[in-house]
Amino acid sequence: MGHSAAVWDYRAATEITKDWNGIDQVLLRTPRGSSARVSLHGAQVTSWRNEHGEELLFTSSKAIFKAPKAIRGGIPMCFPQFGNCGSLEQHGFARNRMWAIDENPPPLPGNDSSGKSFIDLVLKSSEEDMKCWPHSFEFRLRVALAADGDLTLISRVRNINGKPFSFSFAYHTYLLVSDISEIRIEGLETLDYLDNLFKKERFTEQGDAITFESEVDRVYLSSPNIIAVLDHEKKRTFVIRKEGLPDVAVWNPWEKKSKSMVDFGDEEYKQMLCVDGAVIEKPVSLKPGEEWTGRLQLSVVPSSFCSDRLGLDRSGL
Ligand code: TA6
Repeated sequence: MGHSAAVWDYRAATEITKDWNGIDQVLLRTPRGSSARVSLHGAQVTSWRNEHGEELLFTSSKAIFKAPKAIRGGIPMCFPQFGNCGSLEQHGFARNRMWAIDENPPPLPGNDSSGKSFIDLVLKSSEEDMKCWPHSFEFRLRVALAADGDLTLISRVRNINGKPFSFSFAYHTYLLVSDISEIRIEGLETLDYLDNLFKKERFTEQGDAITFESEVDRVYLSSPNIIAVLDHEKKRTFVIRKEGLPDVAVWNPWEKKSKSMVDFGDEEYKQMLCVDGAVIEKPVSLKPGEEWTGRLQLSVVPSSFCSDRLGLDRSGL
């Protein structure tokens, strides 16, 4: 029986179950049938489906859940670093920790979650983590699913009156695509990027869109707040809207790197693309009591929405 939005009980639409490893996960649903699933392990979004039940995020068929490592796919939270430097694990520890449901989060200014199914999760600095990252923080994440199926992630990191600290961050978003050779990204033209395949050397994007013929592992800098990922074969476009996330990490491992990853199928590079709203080049610095907010909204629209109609700033400035 269909539900009209007027009578839809959004709280009831938020269901807590256990995954195959006995770890709590939260299922968000909408009246029209969209859904999203968030694991309390790493506050990782592990599924986002449209109203037809089609999965929109990639998860490797070889994903291994071996705590504390994150499973490969969905949207891992990369904090307090993106990349592999210093004593921290790759992409930081937040995605490898158990989070808690935040029953009474501080109000989220400027965010309207009415009419959405949502959950609030929280990770606080632990004694263990203080050994490798000696900063007192609270990281709150709201995952919200709107009636039209849009997925919104709002991260807030607060310095809980410790010493000032800096961090980098990324929503490590594994998009599910039909075939990587059919994909183009619009909105990153003319930008500078750091190329991880060339020791993070800085280049300028020359193309009028990003297409894929080999491994790509780049961080585009000072990007517009709307990016489009067009899937020609599926005739649909992922629209990524962001605030507080100046950079965009783009990654496809291609064939050789795919074969080197034990938790990734040899051919799976064809069906995925990471396009991560991030803060990488200029880490966020927080004084005691200060808070940073990073918002990401993911939508899927028919590709008939040409990029101009999405309001993409083609100048890339
Ligand atoms: O996307 C940037 C990157 O650092 C790539 O170099 C690759 O390592 C990717 O992240 C995968 O990271 P993960 O920790 O999810 O295996």
